[in-house]
Amino acid sequence: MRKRLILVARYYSIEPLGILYLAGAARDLGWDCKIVLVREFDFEPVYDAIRSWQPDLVGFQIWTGYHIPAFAACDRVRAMGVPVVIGGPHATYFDKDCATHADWVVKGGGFGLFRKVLLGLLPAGMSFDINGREEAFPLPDRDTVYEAYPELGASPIKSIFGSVGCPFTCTYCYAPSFNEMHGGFKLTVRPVADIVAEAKAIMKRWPLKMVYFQDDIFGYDRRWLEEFAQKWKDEVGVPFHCQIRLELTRNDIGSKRLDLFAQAGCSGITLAIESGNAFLRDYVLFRHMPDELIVEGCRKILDRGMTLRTEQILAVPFSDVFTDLATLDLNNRINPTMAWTSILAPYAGTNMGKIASNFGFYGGNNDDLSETFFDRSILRHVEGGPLDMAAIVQGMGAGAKEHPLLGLKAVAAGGQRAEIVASETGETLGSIYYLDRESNEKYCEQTVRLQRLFNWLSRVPDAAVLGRKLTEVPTSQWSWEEIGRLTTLHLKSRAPLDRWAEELALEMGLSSPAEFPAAIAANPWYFCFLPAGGAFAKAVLEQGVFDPASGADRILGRLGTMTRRHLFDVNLYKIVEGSEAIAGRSSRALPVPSISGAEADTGT
Ligand code: B12
Ligand code: SF4
Repeated sequence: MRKRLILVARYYSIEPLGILYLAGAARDLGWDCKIVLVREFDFEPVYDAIRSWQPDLVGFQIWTGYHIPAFAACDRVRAMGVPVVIGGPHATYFDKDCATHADWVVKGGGFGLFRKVLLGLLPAGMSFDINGREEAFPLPDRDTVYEAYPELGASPIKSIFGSVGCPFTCTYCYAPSFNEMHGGFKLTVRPVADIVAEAKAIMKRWPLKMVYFQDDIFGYDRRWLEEFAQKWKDEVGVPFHCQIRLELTRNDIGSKRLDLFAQAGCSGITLAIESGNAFLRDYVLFRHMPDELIVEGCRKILDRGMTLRTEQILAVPFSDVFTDLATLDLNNRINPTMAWTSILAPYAGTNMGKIASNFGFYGGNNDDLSETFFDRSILRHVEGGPLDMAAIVQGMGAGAKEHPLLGLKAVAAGGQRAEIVASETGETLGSIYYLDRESNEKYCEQTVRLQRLFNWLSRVPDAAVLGRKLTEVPTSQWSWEEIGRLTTLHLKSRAPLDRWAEELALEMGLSSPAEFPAAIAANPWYFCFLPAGGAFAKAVLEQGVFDPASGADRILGRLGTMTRRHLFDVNLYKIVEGSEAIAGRSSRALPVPSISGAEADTGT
């Protein structure tokens, strides 16, 4: 009888990539495989499948932030008499944590080791293969996933991998640890022929309007890109979206790379800006790129007719509301297709985890992290954002690329003050001041507001000025109506509001703005900055987003999510047709009047 395997991963709107390829490896070895994707930490479907299907092995893919409930599920599966193998990022970076919950733990690249488990050749315990990242990808088993989860199969967008590896050192990311455990950076590219075959196999059975390449940095290898550009266009011809670093757009060579992207059929690019504050980028995030590179790189992409999604992180160590507003301002100047924003999670084992804990910003062990990108900051923040720390590193004469923050720590000095001490010599170099509890809560709330509104705000003229006013609204007055009132005041002299209201009413099928439902009348301008704004306003109303029982936080949470999805479909991926945003039509915004000193102060 054929052996049976259940692979378990977290449900996400994107197909579980690692699992697709692992299921392909199992299929190639003659195993039958079922895939169970867990929603909202409900592992019952896993236990049900075990009871009804009696597998020989259960494999869990575990990510940090989902590890606690996943471990409990592993324990239960083993108690049901079925052996467990754990792999995925949490096994790669926290293999010891996983060891007591599994028979086998596969650290790092796992195709070869996974095959050995299936063949009964891998001893129990933790295994790591230093050459694991260079293993060829098997052809994935998409059918098993898409048949079990038809909505993933029906999606017009499918994700594929072109390469694995990244040479950069962003503090919040595991790529540097991945490189370190493998003895340095190496890019593993998949043969172009395999990728073309994978796309063709998808097209045979499933809809495919666009491919999303999930590589950390797509097209890093220029020779590979040249071959890919030709073959993809000739043999697949489906538009694709990919992720790159801004450095790859630099100089003539960068321009040529972008030309190759466009020639291959790249319809859009995602890249990270992360912060509009140079100190945070350089010293805290280890992203050594000046504003000019960011603006110029984004311009080159937009000029080639590709859509652009920027990514940013709010509430990082040494940030404050002004650095976050500077990030908004930078996006406002770039005017990307979409400005995707998250709130920092300080992962242990990354340099960011080290900075957060050494400076007393985070004392947890990541058990309190959720698995989303958008939760309220769990850090303790400092007064004055980067100012005190910038003065300290300036005093040290340390360049950003020396990463001085890694050699420093904070020692509590009473009250909100902490001394900054060189870890090696013990020398005191200056002081920082933590926010008191109330001010910290206020800043965390401000970043949540900005995160929820970022995609919209980044389109509003002088966004940082309005952003500042919105972040200053007292909690007790924070409401959708107040956002509308401040937005109206802000736009009054900057935009032809009467015309916009008429156009929005028309798009909503109403005879005049007087017929707007109350929630739309409170802030029609929100919808004027979005493509297909009228249709979107109607969808939001239909979903009950403005239910009177919902508070502002819930309204903005749901509205932010719907806005993000709407922008993905209509603007970034263009898989849904929609009219241009009202604010973008003919006479865009009216000429911007000069801003008063107080208004212009974004405190960067
Ligand atoms: C694509 C991707 C996503 C996609 C996921 C799409 C999907 N449904 O799969 C999206 C955009 C949704 C995403 C979201 C997030 N991501 Co992400 N993501 C990645 C990325 C770029 C590639 C992962 C991948 O599919 N690789 C290709 C496959 C083939 O490799 P793999 O999954 O690692 O699997 C290999 C091994 O791990 C092993 N393996 C994996 N599973 C199993 C299971 C078994 C049983 C065995 C034996 C082996 C095994 O074998 C595979 C072959 O070598 C990685 C970075 C990277 N380059 O790896 C980050 C990464 C995995 N993401 C990360 C993070 C932090 C997140 C978020 C938590 C971010 C956040 N703060 O909210 C969210 C979580 C969302 C969620 N799951 O709820 C971290 C994970 C860190 C950690 N310790 O868990 C990574 C490593 C990024 C980084 N460098 O820091 N992500
Ligand atoms: S560029 Fe992306 S993958 Fe590379 S280190 Fe930075 S965040 Fe990680």
